[in-house]
Amino acid sequence: MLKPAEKKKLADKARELREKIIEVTYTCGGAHVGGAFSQHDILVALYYKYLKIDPKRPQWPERDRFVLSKGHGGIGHAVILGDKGYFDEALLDDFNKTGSPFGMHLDRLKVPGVDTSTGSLGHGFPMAVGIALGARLQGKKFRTYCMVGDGECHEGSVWEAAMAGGHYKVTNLTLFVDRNGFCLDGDTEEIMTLEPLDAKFEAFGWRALTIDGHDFAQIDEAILTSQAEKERPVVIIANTIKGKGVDFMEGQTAWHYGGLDDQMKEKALKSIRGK
Ligand SMILES: Cc1ncc(C[n+]2csc(CCOP(=O)(O)OP(=O)(O)O)c2C)c(N)n1
Repeated sequence: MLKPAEKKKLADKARELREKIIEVTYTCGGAHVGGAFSQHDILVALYYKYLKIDPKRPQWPERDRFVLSKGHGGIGHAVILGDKGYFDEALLDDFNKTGSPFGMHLDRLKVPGVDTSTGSLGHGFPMAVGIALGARLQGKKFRTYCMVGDGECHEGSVWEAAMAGGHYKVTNLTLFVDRNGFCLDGDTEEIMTLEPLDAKFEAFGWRALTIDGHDFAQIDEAILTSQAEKERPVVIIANTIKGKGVDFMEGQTAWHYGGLDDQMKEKALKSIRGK
């Protein structure tokens, strides 16, 4: 169980890094900020509690792996990697500018700490299944964590990976679905029904857990459950809010991607700070 002090530490870190995401979105002129905020609390829990990693040795062979299959959330991932010390955070001032190591989607050959290059939806999860299977074949103990978007689940390759993961019982993999209810241009259920999402994964041989993806205690419990499960791989369907933390972005399709002027930036920072 997550201790109150640990919960506070994670919540404080999440708030601090949401502010940083706003700063980078402001300087780079626009980014996929809505999805960066819905995925954010799970990434913070992983990077500040669960992942066995060493920022000084990004290629350490025994490290846990994290695959951000919804690669457009790269701005949020980059801010966390910078805070962890994988690179000089000042580099984020040029995020997505010509000559910068950071594109909108992170490149594993340019950004230390990134295990897979993603961005073309539907490809990260299959790679994560392959990484987990490879680890098993090589007798490696590391764990692979992967996050897909719910809109990303409209891609057929997500279901091929789910089928393979269920068949091969990749219990050394934890999958998260960032279930914010929106894809690029609207409500996932109107565009292409996903529900019942948990039953679909279960039919492919997975154990599905549903949680509030902004509640650190629930995130913690679900991750622990996934680590202990030895029969079926676990998918954690995390109900989240697109744009979480910034009042004028929350639940707004328009904030899938957006830029900020001076006024909007200040308003967003105030909202995150709660004042
Ligand atoms: C193969 C592919 N098709 C289209 C896109 C363009 N695209 C970027 S984000 C996105 C919507 C993804 O929705 P979701 O996975 O729910 O992302 P989130 O709401 O978490 O940001 C689309 C269609 C892409 N990156 N890759």
